Amino acid sequence: MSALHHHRALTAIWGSPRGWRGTLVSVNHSDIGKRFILAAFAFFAIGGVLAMLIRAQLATPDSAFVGPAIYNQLFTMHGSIMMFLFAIPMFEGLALYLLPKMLGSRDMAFPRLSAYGWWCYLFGGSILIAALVLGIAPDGGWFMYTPLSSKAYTPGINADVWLLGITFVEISAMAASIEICVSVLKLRAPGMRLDRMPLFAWYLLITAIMMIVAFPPLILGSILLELERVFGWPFFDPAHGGSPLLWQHLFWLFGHPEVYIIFLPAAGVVSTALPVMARTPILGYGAIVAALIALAFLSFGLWVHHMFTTGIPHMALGFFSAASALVAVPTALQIFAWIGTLWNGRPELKLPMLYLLGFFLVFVLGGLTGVMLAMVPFDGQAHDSYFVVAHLHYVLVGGFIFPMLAGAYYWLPHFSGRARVPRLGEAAFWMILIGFNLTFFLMHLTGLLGMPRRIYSYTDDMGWTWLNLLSSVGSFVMAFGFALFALDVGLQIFLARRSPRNPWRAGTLEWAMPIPAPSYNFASQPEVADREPLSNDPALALKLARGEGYLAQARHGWRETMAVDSSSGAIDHVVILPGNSRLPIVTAAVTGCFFLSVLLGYYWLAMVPVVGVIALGWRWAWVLGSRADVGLVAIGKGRTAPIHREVAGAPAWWGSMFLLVADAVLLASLLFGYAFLWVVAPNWPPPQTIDGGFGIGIVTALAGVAAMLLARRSESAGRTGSLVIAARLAIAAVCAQAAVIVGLLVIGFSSVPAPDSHAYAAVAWILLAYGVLHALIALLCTAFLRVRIGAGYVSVARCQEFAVARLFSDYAAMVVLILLLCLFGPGIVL
Ligand SMILES: [Cu+2]
Repeated sequence: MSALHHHRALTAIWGSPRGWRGTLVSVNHSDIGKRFILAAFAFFAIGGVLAMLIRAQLATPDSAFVGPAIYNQLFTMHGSIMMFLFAIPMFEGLALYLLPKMLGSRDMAFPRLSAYGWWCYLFGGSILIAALVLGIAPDGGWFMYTPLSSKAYTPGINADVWLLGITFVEISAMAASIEICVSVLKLRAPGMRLDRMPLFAWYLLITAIMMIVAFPPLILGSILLELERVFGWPFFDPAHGGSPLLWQHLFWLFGHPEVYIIFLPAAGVVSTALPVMARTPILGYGAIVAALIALAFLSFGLWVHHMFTTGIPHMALGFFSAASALVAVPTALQIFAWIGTLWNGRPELKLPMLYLLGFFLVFVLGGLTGVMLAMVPFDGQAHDSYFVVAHLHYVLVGGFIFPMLAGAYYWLPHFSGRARVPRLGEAAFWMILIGFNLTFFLMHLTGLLGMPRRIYSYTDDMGWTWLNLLSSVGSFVMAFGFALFALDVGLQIFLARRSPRNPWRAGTLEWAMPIPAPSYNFASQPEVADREPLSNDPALALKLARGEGYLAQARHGWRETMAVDSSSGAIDHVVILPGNSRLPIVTAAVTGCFFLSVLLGYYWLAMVPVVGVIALGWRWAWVLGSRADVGLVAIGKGRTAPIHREVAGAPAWWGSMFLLVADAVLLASLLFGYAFLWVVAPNWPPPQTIDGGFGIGIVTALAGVAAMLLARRSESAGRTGSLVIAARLAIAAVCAQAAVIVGLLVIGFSSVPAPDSHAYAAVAWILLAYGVLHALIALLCTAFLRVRIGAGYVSVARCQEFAVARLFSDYAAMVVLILLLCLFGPGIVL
């Protein structure tokens, strides 16, 4: 077959239909990735306009440009948009677009999940922007501190918009993080050992793992606060055994790692583009990976430095202060690796390099003020002043926006297939750099002169007038710079001449394909023997296009890509990915209906979309699979491999594992909250704890363990081909899970005090609800398995669905035991 024929055959399999229908059903990672990036830039522009309004208000003393009510919405939405609708989605978009290309793969592990995440992000972001237009946007600051954000002080819908809208958007972050982990670990080109991965993949992997651990506390906090606002469950109300500080802990357990979650992908861009610009391999690959892992660990031990002024014990202050300063070590290691790389090479001062130098300057300054703020006595003075505003913008703009702009220019030829228009980009760079430093460097001084953050006006006699005016002038210079950047990018995409392939002479695999990239990325997949396959074999792209790699055939309409052993990179199996589908957009729309009904106060109506999501989830899993065994398939180069349905450890299993890790972090955060309230909150011990129900508790625990054992027995029966027995055991497991649900509900309604009476009762009810939910999920998994056995989707070879169902039953059993221990334990001990 000629290369053109082959291209047409692969495009027929991997491409999306033209027009609107194609837009709605596409699950291709390049499409979804580009949309994420485009939408993130649009939200960045909106957030930027809000910043302009803020600076216009603060430019002069006693300004009456906007009133305090609008001003509160402006800064809250500016922060929330930049964090949740720009930075994280921008990273998701970059990861979705680039990761498979850099790993030598054809798509991400769960294409429909990428699409679902995209629609959740778009719909959730739209809810927030709609609220802004309607004047009911969140106004309690981007970290939504209680009690300001509780019903008593924010009676309107504003805080609910934040809690529900952001949680909706976070679905996309969770989806992306799970998908990135599995894709990096499994869907690489054959031969790509872990230590041969491009550094960028390491950065994304570590970031995704951090997201799996960092986002659940925020999601939990949002759920608890929404429950308090709507039903009066007093988690954060000290009069009823709650504590406002619990919110701060949950928020910063997320919020501090969030800073690194934003910084690491950007640092990944630096580590990718910098060596190419310097024409030398990166210095200290292994040391950088070690620094990343150290940074990830450290970042979870620092959250309290945002709370130094809340009355923390002195011991803890010392610990968190030292840990915060310690972060400078792995960060500095990376910076030295970059400087060493520049030293080794012959840097070319092209536009991406300019932005990288801007990054060095701005980010290092931000890091230095960070070490200053890590010192408790200094923080006591500077806390909540403009000094902190200056610090965080130096870190975030320096650590994210400058590298991302470098990345934008670096990969733009890849997106557009076109070369750059000269000059305009340089002018934009200087305007952004000068405007930024004028705006934010002066804020250090404004802060040291005592200006608190978030005030909407000040009087002339405070001595802040000139500094504020200059900051505002600088911000407008910076805004013009960004407008020029947008113009430049537009010109390049629509008007510039065609770019040669691999214009930077880079060594990583994303350049081993035609640009703009075809929907299937690689006409055949490469065999990788080192870190920069393209440097050592400049003809690689041509060879792959001629079909000299793996999976060169287009057969049965399958979207095929190779899966490897996660560490050695040896060929493991062939994954057949699902194709275009309406399911992601429909499921996201139904999910959106849930959030909207809760937001508008139709709590019972919200049950309808919940049932809808369950039904769609069932359908989602149902359409995969096959009723016949396929056996080994040819993969090219005379080799064969099994397909993913017929192996253990397929991507679905890995995805379930990572999902359960996130879920376990959510549970751990809840248990942390329980322990925290018990130890720290006023009004404990509770006036009334669980009353009786011990016997039912024992029966429920036994039912949970029985359900787990039955699911396991069902699996072993299935693996030996006794499908009739496996089906019966699955039914028995379903019944046992149903008994667990009934048992938990009986305990709740007969023995636990009303949830609005005390934080203890509220926590007990949340634990019960968590248990019921997980018993229900395990029940649905086993029921699904039973129906699949009946429909012929399971055989001795095709039995990985058993393994997934078993994971969820195991987890459900663990949950039941933990929650019953938490409910009855204190009664036994005290
Ligand atoms: Cu922090």
